[in-house]
Amino acid sequence: MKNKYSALSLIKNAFTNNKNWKPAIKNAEPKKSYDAIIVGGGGHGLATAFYLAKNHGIKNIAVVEKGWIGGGNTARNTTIVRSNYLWTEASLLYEKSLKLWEGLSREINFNVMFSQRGVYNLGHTLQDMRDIERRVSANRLNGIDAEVVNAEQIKKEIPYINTSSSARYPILGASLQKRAGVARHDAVAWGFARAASDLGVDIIQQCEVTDIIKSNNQIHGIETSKGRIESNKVGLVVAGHASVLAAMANLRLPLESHPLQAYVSEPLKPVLDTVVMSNAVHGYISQSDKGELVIGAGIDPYIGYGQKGSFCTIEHCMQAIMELFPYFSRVRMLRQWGGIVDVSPDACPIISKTPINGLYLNCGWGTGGFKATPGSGWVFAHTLANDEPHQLNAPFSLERFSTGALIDEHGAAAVAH
Ligand code: FAD
Ligand code: PYC
Repeated sequence: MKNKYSALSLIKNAFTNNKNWKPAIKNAEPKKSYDAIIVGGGGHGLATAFYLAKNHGIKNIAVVEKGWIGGGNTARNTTIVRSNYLWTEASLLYEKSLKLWEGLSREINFNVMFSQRGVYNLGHTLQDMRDIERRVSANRLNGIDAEVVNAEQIKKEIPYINTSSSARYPILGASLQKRAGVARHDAVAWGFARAASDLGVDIIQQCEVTDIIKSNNQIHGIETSKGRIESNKVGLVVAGHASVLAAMANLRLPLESHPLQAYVSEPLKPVLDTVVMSNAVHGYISQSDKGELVIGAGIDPYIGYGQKGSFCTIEHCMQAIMELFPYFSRVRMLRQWGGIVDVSPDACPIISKTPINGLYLNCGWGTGGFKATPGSGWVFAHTLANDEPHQLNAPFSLERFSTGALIDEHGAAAVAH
């Protein structure tokens, strides 16, 4: 099949001053009704629409986004992708996603720059090391690559890290997942959007959902800033705004929305070719392909919807990074921003039907949903298409908060929690 996105077409467009360049994504206006509506044009919503169309043949779909695609957490995150969670339920879900990442650029014909450069989760105390050993063993039992490394091995691979035993929180070792890494976050949104749009999905931007229409416990559609749109299947995939949207259907979710910040430095020559995370000091760091250090912290401690963050978190995170990498002390920071993350009581997502027929939830990813983007879309599409969860997301139901079948991933959710 002829690839309409070939290198030749790029060269042709360059010489014609982009005169014949067609938008990659059709900017749709809402139709009266759809077979399914996805609210939220982040990575998870767009991936859901793509897999609904590709795997389940449902093509009359709208993705409704109040801003622009990828403008939420999808393009605000620090792009760490890994599957080294503790419990079988979570690690299998994230591993499904990691496997999809490994073929994603090809599957959606868009380079998402997935770089499997490895992720180190540092241990600074004997208890950290026991937890690391337990998690690595659990991962291996589930067929997930994971190893325990000591301080000497870390120093050999990451020469600028401070492994001195006189550090305030000395590094004793780490878990290492070599297949883990980073990806280009905005490319993930654009890639899924283009692939979904090519399959006939309507992507409707600048369209805010203001109400959810239901009667007799059945969903009938949504009210939006562009008018009413009908459908008897609506998936809410709005991250930090999940509680706000669910409240429109009179559902109260066990979620708290917190700001989570990220920081980027001036560009440097390549100095760090892997990802380093530390729960104990509350900081993590990698280096982007542009050379910038990409740094993140724990959540800001208060609840809020402002996409910014507080100075005390900036200070705390910079101290953490200085402890790990004193070498970076003279690097200048360039930018800071925040996203709103939807934190659940067990640090696990909700990917679920709801008590209302035709209303589905995909939320609660908190600080760790980017890595799950393809897997989340894949299982959520299955759930919407079949009105039943896939076995991979069945444990992540809304009911677990009343039955008590929680899946505690606070440890593996890592630094940000
Ligand atoms: P979003 O991308 O936020 O998409 C939701 C969309 O819904 C938004 O575009 C929003 O505009 C839209 N919306 C909201 N309300 C309405 C409405 N009323 N009508 C229509 N549309 C609406 N995860 C990792 O795995 N690794 C990381 O390294 C990582 N780092 C992070 C760092 C930071 C600073 C932040 C903020 C998050 C980080 N995360 C990370 C978490 C990750 O970014 C999220 O879990 C994930 O991107 C959520 O994707 P999403 O598509 O569900 O949400
Ligand atoms: O889930 O790996 C993660 C993560 C890193 C930074 C924020 N979340």
